[in-house]
Amino acid sequence: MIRYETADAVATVTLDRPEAMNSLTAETKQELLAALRRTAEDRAVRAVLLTGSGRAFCAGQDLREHAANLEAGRGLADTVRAHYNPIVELITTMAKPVVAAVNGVAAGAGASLAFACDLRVASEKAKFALAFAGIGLAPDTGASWTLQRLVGPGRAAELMLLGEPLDAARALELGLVTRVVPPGEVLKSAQELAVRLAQGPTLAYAATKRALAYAATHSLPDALALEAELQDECVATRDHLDATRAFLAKEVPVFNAE
Ligand code: T3D
Repeated sequence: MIRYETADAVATVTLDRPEAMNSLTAETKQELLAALRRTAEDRAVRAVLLTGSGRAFCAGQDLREHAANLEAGRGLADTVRAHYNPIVELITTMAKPVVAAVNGVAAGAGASLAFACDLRVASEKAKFALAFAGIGLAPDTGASWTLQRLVGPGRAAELMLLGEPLDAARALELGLVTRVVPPGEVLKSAQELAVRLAQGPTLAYAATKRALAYAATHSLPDALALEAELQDECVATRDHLDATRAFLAKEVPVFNAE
């Protein structure tokens, strides 16, 4: 249900249930969590690409499995705490950039997964649907936290309450995606971006992710204090020394995540 491939220091994690629009069963979520843990732990992986096979990125919770659970009185299988929360925590706190290649529709928790990534490249055919309210649910998988940071609280409320799908052009306009490309180019374009990030200053990227997440919920004095701490760590890296020397020598810097 999940494909895992590595090349050029990029791990590509592909949701692979195209017949069900890559919707998420309990088993898929367990496999996704395991794949993401592997990307986080593997020091040879310096950027991650998350995508879906077929015409969808991910249609969120598998509603067939969900309905069966509800009918059997297993509705509160605690999948949010057991699966969705650790998945989104892992993506957002991973010490390396995560890029979503949004190849098609991203709905419900599938949209949330894309929002949790650091950057999103979307196909012209991609759509984002905050489908939660449509089936009487509130947002999960971090969408209440991520979406308003991407588009502002007013737009986030509108998207979540009305649940109307957003096409790729509008998503770009709102700043929800980094770039929109023709359908046949989305994976290639996102891969190029991921490879570029994998060749970048991995330790500084990790610090950048930490600083951004922290600043989102802390005061300016607190954010300044963490920035200073993280900058001390970055200044002490070999990559910083080498890149500074490269700048003065008018050379292209090479980062080794050291
Ligand atoms: O405790 C908990 O578990 C709560 C957690 C909740 C997290 C969530 O993610 S809630 C939100 C769940 N997702 C949705 O509500 C989205 C449902 N799907 C749709 O709204 C639409 O299918 C799409 C907008 C994604 C795509 O529309 P469209 O017109 O392109 O395709 P379609 O014809 O609706 O769907 C194609 C097939 O995929 C169809 O199957 P069929 O009839 O060809 O056999 C459809 O049933 C299936 N499919 C689509 N989404 C899901 C799904 N099957 C299972 N689960 C889905 N989420």
